[in-house]
Amino acid sequence: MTTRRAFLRASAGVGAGAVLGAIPHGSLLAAPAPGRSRVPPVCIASGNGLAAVTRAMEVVEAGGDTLEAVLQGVNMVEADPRDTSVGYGGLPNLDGVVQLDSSVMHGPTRGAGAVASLEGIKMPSLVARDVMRYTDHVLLVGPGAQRFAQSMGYAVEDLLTEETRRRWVEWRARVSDRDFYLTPEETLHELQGFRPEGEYGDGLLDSHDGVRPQGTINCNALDESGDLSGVTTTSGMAWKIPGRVGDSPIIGAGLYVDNDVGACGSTGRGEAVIKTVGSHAVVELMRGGMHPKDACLEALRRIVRFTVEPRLQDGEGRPNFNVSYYAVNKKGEYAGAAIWAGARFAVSVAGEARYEECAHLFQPNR
Ligand code: SD4
Repeated sequence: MTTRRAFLRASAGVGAGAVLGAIPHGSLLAAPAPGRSRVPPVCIASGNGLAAVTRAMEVVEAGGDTLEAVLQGVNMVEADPRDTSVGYGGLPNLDGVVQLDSSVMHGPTRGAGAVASLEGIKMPSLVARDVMRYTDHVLLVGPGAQRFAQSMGYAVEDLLTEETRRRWVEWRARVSDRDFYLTPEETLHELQGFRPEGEYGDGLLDSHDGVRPQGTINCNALDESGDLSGVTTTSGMAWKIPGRVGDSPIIGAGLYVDNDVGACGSTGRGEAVIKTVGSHAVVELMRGGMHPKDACLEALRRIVRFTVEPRLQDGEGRPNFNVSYYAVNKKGEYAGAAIWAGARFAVSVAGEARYEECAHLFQPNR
């Protein structure tokens, strides 16, 4: 019987490394094919990604690979302890453990890699890239994903910061009034020598308004030869049930890239995105000729139609949560769109990095 390795070795003219997904940087893959027209490069990200799109565009303009570009962009956010829903300093799960989700797609090689429920690794997006690059799998989860990361040389670290531990301890105290944890109000602060410091979060982190440094980050890049890549990385919903996996590491949900069409990623309530295979839906709608803005809005309408549970609706039957999509097509047209007005996204195009307003379905009642 021919083994997979033997088959790969026998594949005429193709090195095993290339078949297994290694990206030769600055290689032929990044070069425009003869006759391919050039397009204006675009890097687009969620509202916490202004620095990320700036960095990503630098890499794209220097001729770098689009995946390398978006990774360098989001790595800054993953490493930043002030962003409490990505990477290091992300808010933990119900047990006080930070579990990270991430996925990547590399358009030119049609590569995809992802990790879910990964503990102790600051930059899960790099591990997702390594799953794509060095394995025959697409998605690794939990302890297996961590063992893979360690085997690739990533250090296992405590991802809680003083701030996120304090918020979790305070949240734990407020979960029930039938346990033995004291809330800050119940504690005899003066006698015990400390004061409560702040509010605990509500666990629904979707403040992609660029003001508060919170939110999953999605970043997608298009280079001048029309090649696309994307990445989504997050610590997911704060206080989630251990093992919960959101949309971010699910190919087709939190991220989708088709090098013939475009790229899309999402932030917000992952459960709604998974059920509607949101990012894939946006790319398919763009394939049918829709502008990224219309495609994002149509995919959001599908979420509205899927949201039938009264607990997830406001008084008017609209979703009581937000989801945002960020999309770019192969021509360089792009958009961000959210269920609710007020969100913005980051974009770097034509030499300028800026925020733009997301299109929306609903305006909150005044
Ligand atoms: C998730 N989509 O895990 C992520 C969370 C998020 O802003 O984007 N929060 O469901």
